[in-house]
Amino acid sequence: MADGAGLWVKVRALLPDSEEELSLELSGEVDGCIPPLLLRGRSLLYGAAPPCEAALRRLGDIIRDYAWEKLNAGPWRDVSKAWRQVYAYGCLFGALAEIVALRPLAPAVRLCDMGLLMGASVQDNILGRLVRLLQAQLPRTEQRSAAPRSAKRARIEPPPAPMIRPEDTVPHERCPSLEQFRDRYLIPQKPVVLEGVIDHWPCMKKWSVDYVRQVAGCRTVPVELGSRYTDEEWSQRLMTINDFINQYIVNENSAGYLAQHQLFDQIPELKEDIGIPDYCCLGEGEEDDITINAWFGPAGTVSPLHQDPQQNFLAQVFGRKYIRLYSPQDSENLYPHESQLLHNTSQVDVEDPDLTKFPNFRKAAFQSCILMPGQVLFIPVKYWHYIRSLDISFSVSFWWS
Ligand SMILES: O=C(O)CCC(=O)C(=O)O
Repeated sequence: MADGAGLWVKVRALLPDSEEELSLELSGEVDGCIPPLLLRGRSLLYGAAPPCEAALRRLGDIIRDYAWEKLNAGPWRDVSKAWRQVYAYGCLFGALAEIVALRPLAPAVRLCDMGLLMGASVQDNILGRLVRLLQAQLPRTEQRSAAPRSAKRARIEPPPAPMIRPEDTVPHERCPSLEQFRDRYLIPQKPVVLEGVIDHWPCMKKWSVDYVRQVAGCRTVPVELGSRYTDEEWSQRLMTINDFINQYIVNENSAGYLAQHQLFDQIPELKEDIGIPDYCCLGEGEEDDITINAWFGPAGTVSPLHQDPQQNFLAQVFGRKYIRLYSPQDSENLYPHESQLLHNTSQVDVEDPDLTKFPNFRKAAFQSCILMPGQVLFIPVKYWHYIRSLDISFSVSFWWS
């Protein structure tokens, strides 16, 4: 671990040698007041060493506040990359101010994460490189701030794993060749549980709740709160992985799910432990177009019955999941929500259906499985899937086309 001055030297080495090389280039137009603020931040970094903490912090605050308004002015898809880059610079200046002030590093790590989540990459992913450096400086206790299990709350056992009739079981295949997978499952669009295809991924030996805490406990991520995303009281919150584990996994205070498509970009140490299933090469898209999602949560977490517009490999790393699949041909028996936002989600509670309200649901044929660690479920495009975790569980899904 570096001392304060030593840390600043390491941090400074992440920045280009000369002021001109920190180009501050943005990918589009922003308000005229912004470029002078960015230039002021740059000259602080390349002036006195170490730079004036108060000035850098104030500048970071102003830039972030200004950009935040722009990020929240309308739908996320309409936010320009340039404003996200400005926000990232605001986070960078704020994080650097924390480091110069020799304060505990957690706020600097949080600022880097905010920039990684809400901002866009600047200066060759400086925020990603900075947070990696900071994490390496954190004392182990700070990374692993584990909460004792609360004595007051009785643990509510989630319902047991349902029995699956052999005729309803999703077929299982051990390491089919690319051609076999293509001909038997991809072309006819039939689900299958694949075995033996991820046994060699390092995550299979390394990952556990403690390992996630150790590698990423201090990192801030968005967490879904509420039993299922169709509930009124469902919401999202930013919190550290340590807090998520303490509140929702160790103590199970209420339902929380770390369901995230940015996790592996934000925390490359986790991405290094997984691969991409070889069968994805049968798709037409590039490898970079594959969306990799993390699903980490306690037993009892439910993803309501829904469909997605891409092929999916759902790989189970630890814990078990009960899964039901319905063909897209059965869509009208599944009563999709009428609203545009939820039209890919069924109104039916699969394990406790209201058959008076949704009588045709009983006509819908389904397949099910209990996905075990090391298994990968192929979910064809638009296939309806309902998922309930039977244990504390971590899965990784790959959406590909
Ligand atoms: O595992 C889950 O809870 C949901 C997974 C899912 O819906 C997906 O990968 O598309």
